[in-house]
Amino acid sequence: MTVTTQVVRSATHQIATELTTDTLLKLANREIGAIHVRGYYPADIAEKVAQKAINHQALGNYHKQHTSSVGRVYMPHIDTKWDADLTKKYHDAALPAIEDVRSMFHPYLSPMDRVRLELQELWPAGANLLRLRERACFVGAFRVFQPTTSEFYPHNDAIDQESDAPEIEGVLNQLVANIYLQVPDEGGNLQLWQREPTPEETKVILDVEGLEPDSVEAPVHEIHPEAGDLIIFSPRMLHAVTRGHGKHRVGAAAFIASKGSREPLLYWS
Ligand SMILES: O=C(O)CCC(=O)C(=O)O
Ligand SMILES: [Fe+2]
Repeated sequence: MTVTTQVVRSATHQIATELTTDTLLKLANREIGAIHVRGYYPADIAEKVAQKAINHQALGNYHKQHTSSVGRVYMPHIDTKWDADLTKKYHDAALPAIEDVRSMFHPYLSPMDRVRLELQELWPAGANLLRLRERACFVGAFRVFQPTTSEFYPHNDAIDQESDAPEIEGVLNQLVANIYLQVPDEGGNLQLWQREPTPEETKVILDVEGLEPDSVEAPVHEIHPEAGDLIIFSPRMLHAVTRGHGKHRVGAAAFIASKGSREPLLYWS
């Protein structure tokens, strides 16, 4: 009896090692904690592109107090800040930015494009680029964490806090796919909690985009990704990135909205 209970309880915290229809459906239903595919992309190509991201002319910083130490290449949707001009700027730049990110991997298929294709193939109703008020979104933002100084405090991400466009009606869950291009040997860990923030925590997160690490219990998972790994998890639940040492930590990220298995997944950055 005891054994059965333990198996059931730990299943929700399990980390799948393959990207399949089954693991995607389970993750979207929160029946598993994450999908971690090691060696999803060749590490040598990944690290070359990481250098291009670190030196990219479009490298800027996130805008909130606890995220401003982290760089990103091209504007992510969170930086539209409910502002009409910034939202127009984001959508106008979206397709050229996708094309530029793709060209950084030339002559190879980019890992972001590979994830997009596999989501389309594996999800029962396929997958598409998100459009908001019929305007295409960007997808494929690089995040650049500086050695020693950059970190993400415990936070969550939810598109309905950033947009009220009709296309996000019916979203049941949000996932995020991160492909790691370069990771310091020490630190740069992804921490995952298996719970959403409380209403009080949500207020703090919306304000400064992160909770004081001491104010939260220990995470359920702490993963040290390697260059070339793919990790998909549910960012509506609390997660954080610890400081790394020695070199930059560079990842490519796409959010993924799910409206259930009968509707296509929708992805953006
Ligand atoms: O870089 C990571 O490991 C995860 C960063 C994060 O906060 C996210 O993807 O939402
Ligand atoms: Fe996040």
